[in-house]
Amino acid sequence: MSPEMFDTADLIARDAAHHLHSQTDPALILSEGSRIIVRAEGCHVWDSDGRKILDGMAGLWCVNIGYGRAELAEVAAEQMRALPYYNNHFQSAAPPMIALGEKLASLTPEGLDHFAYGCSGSEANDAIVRLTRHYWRRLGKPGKRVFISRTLAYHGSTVAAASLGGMPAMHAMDGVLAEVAHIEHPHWYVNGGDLTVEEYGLKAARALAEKIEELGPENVAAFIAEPVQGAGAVIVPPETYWPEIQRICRHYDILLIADEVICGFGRTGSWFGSQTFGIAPDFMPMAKGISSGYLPVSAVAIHDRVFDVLAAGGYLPHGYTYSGHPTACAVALANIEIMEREGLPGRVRDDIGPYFQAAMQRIADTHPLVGEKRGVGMMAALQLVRDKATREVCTMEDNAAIMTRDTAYANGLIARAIGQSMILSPPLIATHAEVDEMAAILTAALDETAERLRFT
Ligand code: PXG
Repeated sequence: MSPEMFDTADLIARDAAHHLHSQTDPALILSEGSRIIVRAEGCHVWDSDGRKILDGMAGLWCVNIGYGRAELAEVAAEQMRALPYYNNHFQSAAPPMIALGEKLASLTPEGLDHFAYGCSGSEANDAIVRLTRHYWRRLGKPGKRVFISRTLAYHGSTVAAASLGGMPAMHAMDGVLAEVAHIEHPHWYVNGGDLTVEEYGLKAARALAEKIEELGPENVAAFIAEPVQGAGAVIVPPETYWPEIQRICRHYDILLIADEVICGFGRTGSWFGSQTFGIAPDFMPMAKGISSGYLPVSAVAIHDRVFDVLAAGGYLPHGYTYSGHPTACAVALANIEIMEREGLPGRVRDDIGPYFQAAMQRIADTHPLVGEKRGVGMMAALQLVRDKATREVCTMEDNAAIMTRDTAYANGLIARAIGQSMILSPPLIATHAEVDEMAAILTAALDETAERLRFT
């Protein structure tokens, strides 16, 4: 532990004076201040008062290999000395972007062999909107422009990505682009009514066919979905869902985009969520775990059959200054090599993933406030309920999730409160003991919330 001291009050005051935070009420920064995180190691972060906190969210679902990997710092330093920056515009390339593309092609599902780089998931999805429309125009179908997505989807925070997403607060801020439509997110517990899980999965998938018919297949470009909705509160679709979605996309000749920004790089127990759920996408945006958050990198995986059309289309007027950033790509490659060396996707599938899910399931089975555990691999949600028997979920006014999150934080665990669910998405290197500790702190926090709310 570094003996370095931070002046927390001073940092909070200077932060409030000059920093507009992401996804935050600015008034809270002024009234309560921010929490200042100063260092990290493994699954833990330390705040500016020296308090050690278990990071149950792997940063923002991204620090898959855990913090403190000096190897990545060395790779970055070495690349910075050789070539800190060059671009991939106008027929240029640099070795790290070449090596990263080759590595990604070896890990992605069959046929996803071409990669367009960026710095964030939002940029990846924004690029997909442009590339998809270009693709259809090249094929003589310029009318196919509409994207269908889902309520509570999260695809990013640029204008296009926020429209693709299905977050009400983001839509309320600046509207939704005209050529984006949404269908219901496949959450049986809340939306399934009297249907079985399997029946509901088919119904939710068939909403896509209905929406395509309503819009006219000649106007629909693509369907975009996360294999498991992350920021929508870890919504794992019923087993019947994805095969039917796949069939509908093929039937109506629309592209399928599997957003792997959270699911990618081992989180679901395979390299990609598409492999866990048997999805064969045309585009796969990825970010977060691609570099475990050590540097900002994203990639759009493009299927050969789409690439061939794009490649025959003449000059492609797309790309960012930092597309294929050499230092970021070198770090991403080294991160993936660590994941391979340590067998992290396999560890999630066979060892720590099942252990983590069992720990979360035990809470759902025994705690009066928890109606459902959702999850796969190293991501999970506990649905907070007023009544387990009737599946009556807590209301926003109950404030149960925020209350539980704050208690957990006070007791040394970072968890997310999304809607009326508690979320954990720990680093993939978490030990059994660390999972036990997360479960214990979360259970104690849930006990305290239940005691305060007293529904029964
Ligand atoms: N797709 C998915 C599936 C994501 O989860 C993005 C795209 C956008 O990535 P960038 O790198 O542009 O942020 C994300 C990001 C939350 C939360 O509340 C989740 C994300 C971002 C911010 C907050 O859980 N995911």
